[in-house]
Amino acid sequence: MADLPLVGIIMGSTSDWETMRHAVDVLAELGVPYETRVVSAHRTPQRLYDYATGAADRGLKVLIAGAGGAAHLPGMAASMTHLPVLGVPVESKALKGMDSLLSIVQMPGGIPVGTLAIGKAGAINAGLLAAAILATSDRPLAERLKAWRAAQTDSVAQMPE
Ligand code: RP5
Repeated sequence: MADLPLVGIIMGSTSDWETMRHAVDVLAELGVPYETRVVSAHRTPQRLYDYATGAADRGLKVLIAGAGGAAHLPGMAASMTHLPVLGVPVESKALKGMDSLLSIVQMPGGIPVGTLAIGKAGAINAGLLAAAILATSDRPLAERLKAWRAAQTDSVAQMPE
């Protein structure tokens, strides 16, 4: 039987997948069980309510939420769960993701969202941060994460060409 997911990766639209798949790639590399869902704060509010309120009881430990434009998904998810929520601002066409970033980062005190960078880098780092959170109570994962970081360091060239 497959391991139960520990990280829930939600996104506002299938159009966000091109960005959010980078979070998935990192979690897969690190052997962290995850699930993915399309959950829109605006188009499927009941789905968001059901997902966020049920996440902890289903055994999820961290949520990663990516959205673009009027990106209310991470904040609304955070309002309905005590789990840590990491927000990824997806790069929007109209405003290059500045709208997404500001929508996600400017949460009122009391409902935190850990906001990452716009786009691919943010999705990668959300995956790494979710793994780091889980690694605080999972020593084998901590070792895998350290090895991932060491391999990244080793891969950096000394010279530009
Ligand atoms: C947001 O609107 C989604 O997160 C997506 O980034 C953006 C555009 O969605 P689509 O119109 O491509 O479905 O809710």
